[in-house]
Amino acid sequence: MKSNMPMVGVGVIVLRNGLVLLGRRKGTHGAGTWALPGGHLEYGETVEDCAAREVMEETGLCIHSITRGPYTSDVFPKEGKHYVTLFVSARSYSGEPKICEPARCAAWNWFDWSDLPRPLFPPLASLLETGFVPK
Ligand code: IPR
Ligand code: MG
Repeated sequence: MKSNMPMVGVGVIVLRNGLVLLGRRKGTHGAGTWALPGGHLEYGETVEDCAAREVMEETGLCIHSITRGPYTSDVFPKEGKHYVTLFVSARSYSGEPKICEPARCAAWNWFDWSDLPRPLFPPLASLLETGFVPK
């Protein structure tokens, strides 16, 4: 497989009283940007299972009530990467967010969708540009 083949990512909108959980990325593409928890869809995995696995691996949260949302398509020219990102929302969860992968995430924080921090990870910036608002 060519290394610059488009890949499928899953971005998870975890909601708490109208706030959304974002992490500041480090050590990989988009370092320094704020992003949703999420990651690469694995072979044979459902989108919902990927969402739950990635959120658990990255934050320690166990998410419930996962619903499908929009997708975006984003090229990272400098890194030669292209992701189609499938967004899902989770309206309930158990646990408290922890930095489970300190080499990949500098911080987790809750933000109002109308007042997100900058810079945003490109797929999240693309999602925002569509006018999508999680409910
Ligand atoms: P991993 O799988 O390392 O969590 O991937 P990621 O966080 O670099 O995410 C890639 C897909 C994005 C667009 C959700
Ligand atoms: Mg990730």
